[in-house]
Amino acid sequence: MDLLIKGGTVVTAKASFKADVAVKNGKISAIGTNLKPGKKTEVVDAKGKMILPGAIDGHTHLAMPFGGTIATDDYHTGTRAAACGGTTTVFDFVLQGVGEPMDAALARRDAICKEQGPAIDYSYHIGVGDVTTPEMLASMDECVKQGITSFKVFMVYDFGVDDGQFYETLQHAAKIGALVGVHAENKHVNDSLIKKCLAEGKTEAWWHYVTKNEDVAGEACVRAVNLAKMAGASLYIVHLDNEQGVKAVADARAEGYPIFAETCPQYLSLTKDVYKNGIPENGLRARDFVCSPPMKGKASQDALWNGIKTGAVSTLATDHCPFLQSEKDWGITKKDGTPGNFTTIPNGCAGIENMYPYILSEANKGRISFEKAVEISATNPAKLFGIDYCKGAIEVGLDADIVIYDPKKKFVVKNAENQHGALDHTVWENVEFKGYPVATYSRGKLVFDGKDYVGQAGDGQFVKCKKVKFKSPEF
Ligand code: DUC
Ligand code: ZN
Ligand code: ZN
Repeated sequence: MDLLIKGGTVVTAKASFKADVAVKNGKISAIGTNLKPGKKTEVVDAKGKMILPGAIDGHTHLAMPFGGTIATDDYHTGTRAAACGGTTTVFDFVLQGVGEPMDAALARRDAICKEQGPAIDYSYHIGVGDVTTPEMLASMDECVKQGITSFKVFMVYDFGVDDGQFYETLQHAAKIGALVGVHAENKHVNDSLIKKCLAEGKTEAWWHYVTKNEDVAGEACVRAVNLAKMAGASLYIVHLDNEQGVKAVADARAEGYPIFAETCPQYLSLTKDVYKNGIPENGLRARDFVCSPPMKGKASQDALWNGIKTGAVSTLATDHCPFLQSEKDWGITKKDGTPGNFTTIPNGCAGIENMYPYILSEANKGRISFEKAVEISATNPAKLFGIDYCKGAIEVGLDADIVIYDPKKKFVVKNAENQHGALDHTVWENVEFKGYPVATYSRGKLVFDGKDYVGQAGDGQFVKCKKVKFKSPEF
């Protein structure tokens, strides 16, 4: 064996137990007690520590053109930061252009990723931008053949789909064994509220929340669930943030439909209050928190936590999409020097390095079990996106994507000192975590040593996804 991690507590989605973990050729080769190292084996003492599967962040926007600029973290800086927070696989979004077959969009994007040098393994979802012709719809099949089995439609934005196109995408996905994700917000109500606010001179970040409030998101969630039921398709609601949506997912699952939901740490830890004044003591203005969907009220936050506990929420992901503070300032003065407003702020926040530390810290404080934290951060995303044949658990035969976690380590986020992405600020500034990763291995190679990124650009490999066909909420 190449590596032996000794004396730690292995955590899986189902149980925690004391064991040694052996690694050979990048795979987990044995799990047991008193495993003996070979002559050349590197032995790592994990006494008092936990041995966890690396997290799988199923929702990132690296180097994505959006809001008149490009997301600050590229495929290297973003994945480097991910590794330093215990994430070992990311699923990024390929945005299909109008008239561009999805497989061509995939090739275009993957070339950029490879050139930038991903630090950890990666795969993609296709962001559906055009299903208006049979060829465009059929290009989903080629993506599935190439190992991309999940697609995302947007119910908002100019590049979003209408309900008919959404329905057709769902039907086609059901036929070819693919999963459809959805960004669920009611575009028409959102547009109408924006028009009214701007006409009344309401331009501050608070109105971003008001125009994308609980009902705007909740109605779209209910509609998305109904469309999936009608189409006989499975559905994955991304970045779920509202109580009505949690209820829609829970009800559909109770009826036996394969409907799943993802939430993000920002919806579990922050509320709409951040849009009033920001958090000035951390150098954060209200506009720094502008992301879509925006954070909601306490009732929705409580519903999301409850959804995690009951299983209505299956996964945790970041929606990492960072923009510089100077770009966030476009909400005050636009790039061209004219007055800005809440609609001219690039949407998105950082989080790629903070997801696993956040949810593990919540587990460490007793809010959920460590097993649940592992389930929603690693095991369930691997199953839903068809990569559980190689990732998502500490299991013999799987990739040695391993995090050693010290439950006693205290960590306070300081963007300038201990974060590893390219952004000039973070909404996680000064947040304190109870416990922190002290090592991250990607296919058996150390990429984070507890302080710094120690891997190399280009270490990350493309992960092929298997077809997914869910007949029920169990998977
Ligand atoms: N929401 C964001 O905040 N950023 C990118 C795309 C999205 O839907
Ligand atoms: Zn989205
Ligand atoms: Zn997103």
